[in-house]
This record gives sequence, structure tokens and C-alpha cells, in this order.
Amino acid sequence: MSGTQQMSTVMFYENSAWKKHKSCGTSSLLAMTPKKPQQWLQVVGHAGSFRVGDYGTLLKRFCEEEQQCYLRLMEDALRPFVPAYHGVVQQDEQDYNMMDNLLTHFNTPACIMDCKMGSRTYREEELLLARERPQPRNDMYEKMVAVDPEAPTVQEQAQQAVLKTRYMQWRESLSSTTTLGFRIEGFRKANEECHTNFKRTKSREQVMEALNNFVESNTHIACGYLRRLKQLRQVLEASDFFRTHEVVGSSLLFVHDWTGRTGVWMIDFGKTVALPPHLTVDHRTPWVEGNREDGYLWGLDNLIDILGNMLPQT
Ligand code: I3P
Repeated sequence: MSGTQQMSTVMFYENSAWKKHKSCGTSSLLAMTPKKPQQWLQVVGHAGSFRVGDYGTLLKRFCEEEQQCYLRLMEDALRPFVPAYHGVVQQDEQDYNMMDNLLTHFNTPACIMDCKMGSRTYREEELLLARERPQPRNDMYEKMVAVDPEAPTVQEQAQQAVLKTRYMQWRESLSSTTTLGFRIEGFRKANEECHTNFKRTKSREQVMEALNNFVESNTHIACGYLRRLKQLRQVLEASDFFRTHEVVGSSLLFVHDWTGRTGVWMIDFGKTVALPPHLTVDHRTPWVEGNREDGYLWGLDNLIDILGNMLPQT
């Protein structure tokens, strides 16, 4: 089901030329190999968004929305479930948000997985913008036809371009985002194999197969993840931050190593915004335009359920 990519396609070196510069994109699943500080690996997300910081920190290209989230999260019950935030630093005239490198306490090679949470991966304001000022994109059209040549409409074929929101919705419905409220973006296993071909991983069975592959059918690891996810759910349900924010495009980063140590953290808050004061969301109610629901907890419920079903039933 999932394809295997060579690491050379996703490995970056600190001094290599960065191909893409974005000020506010989400980027995930990045790891630094501690024994080789110059060597980076990034399995999914925007290339060029990260740098190694000093003292076990990670520098992520500055994004004000993300900074605001981290500042609030440092004061919230969710603090143990996000990387510690250390402020803004500048390198080569570029600002970065500095945070803990979550892999510091794991043995190498650590196994890492990125799950994008929620039933929606674009903000409501992006929809409004697409209506007011449509900007069809050829790169997204190309990505779409590479997966399914039949997917574009006649008009999109004529334009050789699709709107970003249309592309994002198509990605959601192709994967488990729409059916389960989360999707696997990619993972790296202990043997350094990277799996990133999950665009069509949609059913519970397919997701379970991929998760099993990631944990290599190790019930101790699966159990560790399950425990941590249940703790996270409890804290999310009590968190002021969570109650008052639309959490879109955010991921859960899973890490384990050969000792059996496991951890899960919330990362990527570039598209997470505070709700207007009169509005609250429960993160489980289905989204209709205007209600700002993101399906985050619905996705977490499903993830917990699937992981639980991978363990021997008692
Ligand atoms: C990308 C993915 C990213 C999105 C990016 C998409 O698609 O949806 O989440 O960035 O948009 O291209 P894919 O995974 O199929 O490659 P944002 O979450 O920051 O919107 P972009 O090309 O505008 O960066």
C-alpha cells in the first residue's frame, strides 16, 4: 500500500541551497540526527523551513500565527504536549521561532511519524479568499493529475490549474481526512526507510495496516502511543487554548526508538487561529462553513480507536 522513498529525496544538509521559502507554511516531521548535527532529514512538509539551533533546539522559519500559538500554549494545560518554545532568533537576516528538538531524548535512529489532524486542512478564510480572488495553481494541478489523471474537471483541464482549496478538499476526500478526521502524512522507520505515499490511505483497514507497519507490530510501542494519546485527549478536553482556537493543518508527531520509549506531541500551528470571542467549537461537530469546527477530536477519537483495535483484546 505505502510506497517507499529513498532518503536522498528528502534529506537536506544545513548548508544546501533551500529550494522553497515560505513565511508561514506548516512543516512537519523533521528530525536531526544528533550524532551528525549537520545532517538533516525531513520526511514531509515544506523544504527549507528548519535549521538546527544550539543546545538541542530547532529553528523554524518565523510565522507570527505560530508564535502566538506557542506563547499561549506555554501558559496552557497543553504545554507538556508541545515542544517548549524559546522565542525568536535571527540567522542570516531571517527570523526563526526557536523550540525544543523533540528527538533529543531518543536513541538513534528514532522512528517518527506525522499525522495531520482534523477533518479540514484549510482555513475558512482561505475559502473566502479563493472566491473573492481565485488564483488557480498549475503546480497543484500537476500534483493532482500525477495521482489521478481523471480528477480535474473539464474547466481545470482547460486551465491546467486548480484552486488551492479545491486541491486541499480533493486531498482530504482521497485520504482518511474526510472519513476519519486525520491522515498519515509520512513516517520513517528504524531502518531509515521513509514512507510518504499515503495520499490514498483512506479506510480504517488501510490506516491500521500503515500504523502496524510503523510500529512493526510491536504491541508495547502501540500501547505506549495509545496511553499518551488518551492522556492528550483528556488534556485537550480541558484546555482553554483548545476551546478557543480553530486548529487546522496541525500534526501529531509520534516518536519511538529501540528501547521502547514513545512520545507524541502536537506540532505545526501556522494555520491555527483564535476564534472570535462569541464562538466556541467542540472539535467533534461536523464542519459547515461558518461554524469553524475542525474535527480534531473526532480524528483523535478515531485514531485512539484504531490503535486500540491493533492490541490484543482483553
Ligand atoms: C501540500 C499540503 C500542505 C500545504 C501545501 C500543499 O499538498 O496540503 O499542507 O501547505 O500548500 O501543496 P501535498 O501534501 O499534496 O503536497 P499549507 O498547509 O501550508 O497550506 P502550498 O503548496 O501552498 O504550500
